[in-house]
Amino acid sequence: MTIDTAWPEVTGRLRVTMRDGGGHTIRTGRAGPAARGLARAAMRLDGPAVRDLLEMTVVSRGVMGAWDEVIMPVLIGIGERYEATRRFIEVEHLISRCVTEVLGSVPRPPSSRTPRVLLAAADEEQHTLPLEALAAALAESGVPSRLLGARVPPQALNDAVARTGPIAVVLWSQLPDTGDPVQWVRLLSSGHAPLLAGAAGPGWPAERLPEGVVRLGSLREAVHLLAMAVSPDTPDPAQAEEAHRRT
Ligand code: B12
Repeated sequence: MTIDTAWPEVTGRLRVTMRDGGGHTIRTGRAGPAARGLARAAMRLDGPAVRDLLEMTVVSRGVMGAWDEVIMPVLIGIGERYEATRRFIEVEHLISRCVTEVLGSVPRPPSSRTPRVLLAAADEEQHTLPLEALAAALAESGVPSRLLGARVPPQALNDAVARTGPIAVVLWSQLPDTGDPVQWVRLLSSGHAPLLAGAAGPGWPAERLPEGVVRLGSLREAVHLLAMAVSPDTPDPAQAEEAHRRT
């Protein structure tokens, strides 16, 4: 047993084993100081600081920049720490909650505009943050969306599609267990197939997705395709982001 001196604020209160091959740090790769600061605050379980840092990051970089350059590297780093140690699930929960709150507070287009994009997590899928980033990034580009959230059963998804007639549906699967292509087969044969069916997340088996389902590889790509699908006249989100950076 040793005391992790890299974390003076917990020294004396926390005894840490170092056998897991690393201390209480999250690797954030080439991501910059903003990601390192966020990772440190998350590891301290300092919720208010995590929120502040997330808010500042979204304001300064926009949702896409904040997700790609700061939030995603930290989440991936936390996942790696979990894999190596089977610990820090509390960190995962805290940062997830804060990310949800901050992305949810990004202003949405006026409620008078009907959403033509439906976002949902696959059956039994609890990971939703990328969809929340997508909803917020679409909102920044002026595109309203409906977000159903975690663990949407296939029948509920089909009912929602039948009732709202979206142009585009994005289903997120993080884990191979939740990426059953049958969900798509049922939706596409329901008589209410959307124009754009987007399979997002690493859980989908690329080679077994039915014809007509498009793989979405990144937040940027998803925002671009969805914005074009619902409104071909929408300004290119990449240009909107560049304009955001200049302000
Ligand atoms: C936050 C988190 C949670 C939160 C989710 C909260 C929420 N509201 O979403 C909670 C605590 C609930 C959770 C639970 C679990 N989790 Co979890 N979780 C994560 C974590 C840290 C981030 C998830 C995330 O948002 N990923 C999205 C981005 C950040 O990562 P990515 O998918 O790799 O990104 C790539 C692409 O998807 C794409 N991309 C990124 N963003 C976007 C956005 C869009 C729109 C598009 C199209 C593409 C795209 O670009 C990236 C590079 O290619 C990951 C670590 C990780 N690497 O993902 C673990 C991780 C996914 N979880 C894992 C596990 C094991 C679990 C649990 C089973 C146990 C646990 N750790 O608690 C449970 C069960 C969940 C279930 N049944 O659904 C494993 C999965 C391993 C596997 N492949 O099977 C991971 C990978 C951690 C790990 N390394 O072990 N988790």
